[in-house]
Amino acid sequence: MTTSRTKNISTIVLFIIGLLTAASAQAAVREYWIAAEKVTWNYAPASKNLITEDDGLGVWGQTLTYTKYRYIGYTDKNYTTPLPQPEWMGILGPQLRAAVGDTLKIHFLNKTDRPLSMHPHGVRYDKNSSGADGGKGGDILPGKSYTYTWIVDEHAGPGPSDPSSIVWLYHSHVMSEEETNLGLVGTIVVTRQDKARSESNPAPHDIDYEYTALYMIFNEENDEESGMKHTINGRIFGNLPGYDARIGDRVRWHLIALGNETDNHTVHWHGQTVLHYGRRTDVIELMPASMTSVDMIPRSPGNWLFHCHVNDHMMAGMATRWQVREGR
Ligand SMILES: [Cu+2]
Repeated sequence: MTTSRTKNISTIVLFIIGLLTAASAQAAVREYWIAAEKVTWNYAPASKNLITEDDGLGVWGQTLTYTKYRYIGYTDKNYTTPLPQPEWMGILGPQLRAAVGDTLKIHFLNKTDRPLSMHPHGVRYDKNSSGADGGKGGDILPGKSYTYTWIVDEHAGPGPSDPSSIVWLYHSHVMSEEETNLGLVGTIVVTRQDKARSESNPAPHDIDYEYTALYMIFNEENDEESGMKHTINGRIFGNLPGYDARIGDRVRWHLIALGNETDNHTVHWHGQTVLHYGRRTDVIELMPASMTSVDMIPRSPGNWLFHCHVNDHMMAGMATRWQVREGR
């Protein structure tokens, strides 16, 4: 009798511990330290057209280096050790990751000479954490810092038809159109709660690699064509290395765009197809501030083109290559 009662009690205790563990796994607070910094940016570090070398860089190669502003991630509050960032991310700010149920604490330090902010899409925030439009975090002066709290609730996560992770933009929003053109752009990737790899790694466990591509024309010279840099992640004419996969891998592409009425892009992969909400295609349409995620299982090895299919944009170098190697 006593034994069975003890057993029952310990079952109940274990059940409660289980519940508490599950609850804590569902509510991670993820902290990031991000500084806005003035940098020198080169749109084509190789100083040549790496897609078709003989064609050169055209008028877009007259000047390749400009002052840009970027979001740079750091490991902690000292802002001394930058977060490692793969080459293919180019000009993008650090990728923020969360699973549904988490909270993002974003410590922002403005190391530049103009007021800036961080305004997120998709996540839940109050006015002071919106990074825009008069809230406390909407206008961080040079040298000042601010902490944004962004709640990754159910409405920030993948919907019923979405893949297991989806992408949101964040960008500066004091003078939004100027600041995105300066380079102050990054992404947040949110994973469905039951698809996160672990509490410390919220990347989706049903995917091998996630890549992000920002299709955007940066306007460097007051609309002069030579200053219209038609970029993928801030690089032109194949100067964005690092997209790399193997046959049979499960690859997810997070695609985003920003800019103007000329930023209507048609993202095209050679050699492979993607699934986009049940539709099979190899071209995805993007408009300014579009955010969409597509899945691919590479089937054909090679060093393939990845480019915008709009004729003018192709001519201006909105292309890179990506490598598909033989299977694992
Ligand atoms: Cu385009």
